Amino acid sequence: MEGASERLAELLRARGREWPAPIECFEEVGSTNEVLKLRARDAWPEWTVALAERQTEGRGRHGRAWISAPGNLHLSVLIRPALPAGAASVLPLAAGLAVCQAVAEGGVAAELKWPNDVLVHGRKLAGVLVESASGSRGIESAVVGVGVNVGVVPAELAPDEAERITSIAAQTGAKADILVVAAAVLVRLRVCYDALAKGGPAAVVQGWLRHAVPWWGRGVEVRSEGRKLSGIARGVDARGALLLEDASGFVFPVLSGEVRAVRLGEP
Ligand code: BT5
Repeated sequence: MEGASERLAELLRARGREWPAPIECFEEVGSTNEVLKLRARDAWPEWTVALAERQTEGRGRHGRAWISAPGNLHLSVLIRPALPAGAASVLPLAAGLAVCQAVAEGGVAAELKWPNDVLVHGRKLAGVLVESASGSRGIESAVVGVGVNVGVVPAELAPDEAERITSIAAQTGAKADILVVAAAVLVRLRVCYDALAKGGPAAVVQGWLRHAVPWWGRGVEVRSEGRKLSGIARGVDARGALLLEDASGFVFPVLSGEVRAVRLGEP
């Protein structure tokens, strides 16, 4: 990735963003999130960026793997959240929204699936992993990791997974430039983050809802912390929690989990 850092900085400059922190581009790392967690401990500045062509240990949430093929974007950003109380839990939504807006620039109409998936026609295009480190004063740093299938649908997927995944190139039929996508994601992420810092979570949640998979009022099943919950999806609250209505009409927040649409009453 020779010259990639300079080119990305130049693309950001052309969009009116003089990037305020180092941008590191690697050919191969374990995980760009891991690189930035080390940088956070070494007091690197906010908005430090790590990007890699390949990850050998790319990861998703709850110990799941993120398959990281050359040709795709693997990007992490370090932030030190100066956010109002409660706003940090909306960071994954803000990052998903930024990715959705960024790929729209290249003509891809994506939808957001709670909490962190970016889908096109139900197929996963991108995922977000936010990892925070807390100290006595709350969250001290957060690493926002973004994986976007830009050029390829990774080959080493299980057969049933391959049809649930897509890439920008598969959607547009044209070659996409990883660094152009990276610049768009970074610019959009800063805008979403500023909105979060200044206006609190409401603006980000509203923006997120505008692009969300439209299953409000429909039956969903959520697997959350070993439990299976089902009910009617009613929306997302100001903390980014999914609001679920149970059979008695009681609406309660679910903070994390995996959701799928179901017909209520299904076994
Ligand atoms: C995510 O987790 O979707 C978060 C992915 C974040 C990846 C970025 S890459 C840069 C940074 N460095 C890292 O190490 N990670 C971040 P989750 O919701 O848990 O989804 C994981 C699931 O997505 C897997 O179990 C697979 O089913 C599926 N998956 C794996 N690789 C994929 C890919 N390349 N494209 C689409 N789906 C994938």
